[in-house]
Amino acid sequence: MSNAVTITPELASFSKEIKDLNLTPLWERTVSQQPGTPCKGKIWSWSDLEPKLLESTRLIGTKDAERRVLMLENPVLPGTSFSTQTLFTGLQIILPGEVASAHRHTPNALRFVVKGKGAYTSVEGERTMMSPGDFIVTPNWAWHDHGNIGNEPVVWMDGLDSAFTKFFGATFREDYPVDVQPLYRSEGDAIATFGSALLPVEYKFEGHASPLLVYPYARTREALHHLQKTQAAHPSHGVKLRYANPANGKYPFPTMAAFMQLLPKGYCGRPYRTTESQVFNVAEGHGSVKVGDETFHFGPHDIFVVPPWNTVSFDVGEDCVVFSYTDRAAQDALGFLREEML
Ligand code: GTQ
Ligand code: FE2
Repeated sequence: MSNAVTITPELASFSKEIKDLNLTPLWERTVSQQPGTPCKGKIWSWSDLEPKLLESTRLIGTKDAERRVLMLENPVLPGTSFSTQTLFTGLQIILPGEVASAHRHTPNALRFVVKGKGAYTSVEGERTMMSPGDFIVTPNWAWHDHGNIGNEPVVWMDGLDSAFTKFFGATFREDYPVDVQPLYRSEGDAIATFGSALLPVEYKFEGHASPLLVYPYARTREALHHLQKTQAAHPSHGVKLRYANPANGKYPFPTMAAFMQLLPKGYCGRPYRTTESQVFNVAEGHGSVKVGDETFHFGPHDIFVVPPWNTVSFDVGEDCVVFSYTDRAAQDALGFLREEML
C-alpha cells in the first residue's frame, strides 16, 4: 500500500514542528512495502579471484592478517563486509606452514572448501582435515584455529552470520591465550558420533549449531548422483539436498541453511524466487544462471550472489554440482520466509 495523503499546509507545518522532537508522521513515509533489497546479483569468477588470493599471500602473512580473507561485498554495500544485507562471504587462503590463530566470536561461521589439500581447522578441541567440497561448521562461541600442514595453498569460502550479530549489537570476540588450541578430542570423533544417522544413547542437543563438524564432499556427491538416477529433478532446483543438523533435523545454524544441488546435463530450470539471500559456490561443471535480468556464465569455484526476491533460473549443458548457503534458517524461525516458482 502506498500512501496518497494530501499534505495540507497545516500537515506540513505540523511535520516540521515535531521534527525537533524526533518524531515523524508515518503517513509521509516513502519506504518500500515490497520484498527485496537494493542489493545486486553478482558473480565473482575464479579467474579473477585466484590470482588476487595468491597475490595477497605475497603481501601479508597470517600473523599480521590473522585471517587472510578477501571479503566479497555486494556492489551496493561497499565498506560493510557483506555480500547481501544478511550474509558475509569471504575467501580465505592459507599457505603451507601457516597458522591462523585461535579465537572465538558470537557470529557462526561455515566453510566450504574450494581448492587444495593439507589444511585443517580445529573447533572446540577437535581437528578436521579439509578437502575440496567439504562443508564445515564453526558454531557461535566455539574456539577455532586453522593451519596448513600440507605442501600447497588451500582456499575455502567463509560464510558468516555477522550481519545478525551486528544488527543486534551483539558482536563479541575473544582471542585464545595461545595461537593453537590444545586438542582434547580425536580427529574423526564428530563424524563417528553424529555422521551416520546415529546419536549417543544419552545425547541431548543443547547447543545452537550442528554438532557434526564436517559434512564430507564424497558422501554428499555420492548421494546426489544416486538420487539423480532414481528420481525426477525438481523443476527449479534440480536434485537438491539440505545439510541437516543430525541432532534435530533442522538447519546447521540458527541463522543459516546450506545446500548442495546437482543440475544434470541439459537441465533447464524454471524461474524461482525466495526472500532468502543466497550465496552459491560452484563445485563442479559449467553452466549459466539468470539472476533478475542478468545472465551469469559460471564454472568451477565461481561465486554468485542472489539477493532476496531476485528471480533465479539455471541452464546447464553438463552435470553441475553447486553449493549454497542462505539465511533461510533465520527467516523460517521468524516466519518471514516466502518463496515461489514462476
Ligand atoms: O576463519 O575464523 O572470513 O573469524 C571472517 C572472520 C574468517 C575465521 C572470516 C573469521 C574467520
Ligand atoms: Fe573466526
